[in-house]
Amino acid sequence: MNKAFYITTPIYYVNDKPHIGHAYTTIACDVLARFKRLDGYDVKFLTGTDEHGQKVAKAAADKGITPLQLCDQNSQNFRDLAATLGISNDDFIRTTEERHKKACQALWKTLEANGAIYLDKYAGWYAVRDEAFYDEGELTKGPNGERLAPSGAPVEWVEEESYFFNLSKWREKLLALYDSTPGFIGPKSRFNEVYSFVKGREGDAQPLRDISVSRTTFSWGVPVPGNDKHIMYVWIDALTNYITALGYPEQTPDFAKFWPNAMHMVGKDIIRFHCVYWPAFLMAANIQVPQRVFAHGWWTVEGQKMSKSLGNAIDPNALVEKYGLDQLRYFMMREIPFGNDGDFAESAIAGRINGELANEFGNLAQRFLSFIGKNLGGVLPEPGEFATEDKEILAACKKLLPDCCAAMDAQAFNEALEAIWAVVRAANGYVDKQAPWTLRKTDPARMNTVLYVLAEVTRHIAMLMQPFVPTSAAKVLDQLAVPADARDFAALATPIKGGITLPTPTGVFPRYGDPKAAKGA
Ligand code: ME8
Repeated sequence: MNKAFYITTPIYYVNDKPHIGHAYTTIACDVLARFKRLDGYDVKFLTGTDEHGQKVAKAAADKGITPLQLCDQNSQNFRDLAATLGISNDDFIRTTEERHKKACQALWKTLEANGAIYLDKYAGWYAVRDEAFYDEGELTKGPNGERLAPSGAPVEWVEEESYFFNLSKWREKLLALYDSTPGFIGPKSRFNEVYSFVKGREGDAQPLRDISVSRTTFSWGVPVPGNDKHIMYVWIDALTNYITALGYPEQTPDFAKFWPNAMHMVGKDIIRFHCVYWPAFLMAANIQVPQRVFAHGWWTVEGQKMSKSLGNAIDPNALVEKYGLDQLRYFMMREIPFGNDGDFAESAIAGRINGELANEFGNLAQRFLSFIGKNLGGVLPEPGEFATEDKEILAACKKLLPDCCAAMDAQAFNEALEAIWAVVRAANGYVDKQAPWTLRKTDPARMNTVLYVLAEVTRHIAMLMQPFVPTSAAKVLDQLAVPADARDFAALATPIKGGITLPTPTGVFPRYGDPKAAKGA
């Protein structure tokens, strides 16, 4: 049986249009999903939209439409974006679906039956923008002395009957989970942040407080079973999506196969929900916790926070149109170490497209493939005996797969790309030094070996680039006549065949800003 891997994006709120922050998480998950599939895993990749809650209800009211109308429109925007970004998701969940309501109510009933939920009264601060409750001590002061959530969102005082989840009782179990499974939260800085939040400060009377999990002042949500005056808190509803999609509450084969291998990718803004609340809900319902949650950093735009009021949120559709899809995917995965914050500057994307994709990788393939086309009738030569330099660069290729696997398992996308790029650069150095155009006159046998080595090196690079730049990598592999059924990572072990005829090469990575170049692949 193949190894299994379950990867999820956050489900995005439908009150807003998709922007590059959403695109970033979804692309990262897609790169990982594609990598794992090529590496022989059975993958299930889930994305979708979070459609309940006060924020969505307010946005619909502001527009004068019903919440469901707003959800239908905006959920479609996220679905369309996934298509535009070439996302290979296996399912797209909407929390307004019947399967989800059923899963939420089943989870609730289990929590209630296990004594983890009780009815009381809530009095405290709530930020609709974050859909989160805050303690007085967490709040900051705004410019006019008004109270603000730590995220900067306005807060309102809420006092109502509410169900509570007994989070305080799970503190020791959560700490034991973090202690026994340090890989549960990545990167390390986020692990530490969550750990100290749960541990609390020395002398705290109650470091982790029970949380309110239902609301009565609006109705846009999943009703609490047996008391439909209450609707479930949007986060208990939202988090449940990850098991809804596996068929919960049914014990489906998908659940048995994928849930023990689940990984949630999220932004750093929602780490508390995923690393504290979610494992506590699951433990309280006697459900296994996911294997890992990775929280990536935050993009700013030209140095500024993206916000509705600044109107500077970048539409990923426009970026794909302008730079090309593979170019955008490559840039996002390459530009900043995954986990760190980064700035989206248009000058940086153009630099990566021209400097790395066009000049380094594109040229490498172009140079020797057009040489073979022009001088050898397009036939890839058979190699002679390998010289030391050949063996060195081929050995570097062999190391790429294990190096990339290690980097990808740590979600260090930029490190995988750096490892690939070290070989791209070494290969360009190899072409310059071996100079096949000179060997053509002086030593044609040696020229054949050099061209063969270049084809084998380029095959390795293109194979490992497939998850990042699927369309362009496929074009390079087409030009090397690599059959469609020999493109998974297991096929790396079988060297390319000499003597095959290659198709006529064409440029794969256009330069950005070159008026003659076709728009990006
Ligand atoms: O939080 N930089 O949905 P959401 C990087 N519905 N990533 C960003 C970003 C930025 N500037 N802005 C947004 C929710 N993101 C909940 C999730 S999950 C059970 C429920 C990404 O629409 C990042 O992944 O506000 C962040 O966590 C997510 O979008 C928040 O999306």
